[in-house]
Amino acid sequence: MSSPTERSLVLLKPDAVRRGLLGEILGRFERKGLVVEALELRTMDATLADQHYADHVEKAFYPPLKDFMTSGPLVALVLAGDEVIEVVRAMIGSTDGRKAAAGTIRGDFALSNRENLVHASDSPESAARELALWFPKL
Ligand code: FUP
Repeated sequence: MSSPTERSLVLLKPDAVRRGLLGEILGRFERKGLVVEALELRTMDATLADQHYADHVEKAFYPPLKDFMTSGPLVALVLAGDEVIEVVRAMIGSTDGRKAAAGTIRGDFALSNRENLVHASDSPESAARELALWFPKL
């Protein structure tokens, strides 16, 4: 029996919603061949922000990050596909939009280390944790 298709938790952050980039970003994932298994417009509250960014809550950059992430609606997605976690990380590019490679989502559309348009799970362990947090019924 083949192994089940991998899943990743992806967020199109409040800057993507405000800038009207949802279609552009979602279109890239669709054209790549990834499958949208869940999609929801949500607003992160303070509790969810602290849980989602549990590894970062003590860091100096966390308070402004939390303000940004809770500043308006975002789109929470579950994407599925072969090696989707690694594939999506490559598509979004490195964290700082000013340094992210051209051709990546952050490299093409972001100019910030905070407002960088997309979150995506970075390992099978973080995907399991984040999927349980955002889509507990899935
Ligand atoms: P990434 O996995 O690329 O989203 O990056 P990290 O997990 O390292 O950081 C999570 C989020 O924290 C980033 F998307 C943006 C924010 N961040 C800052 O605001 N300042 C920093 O110096 C580093 C990260």
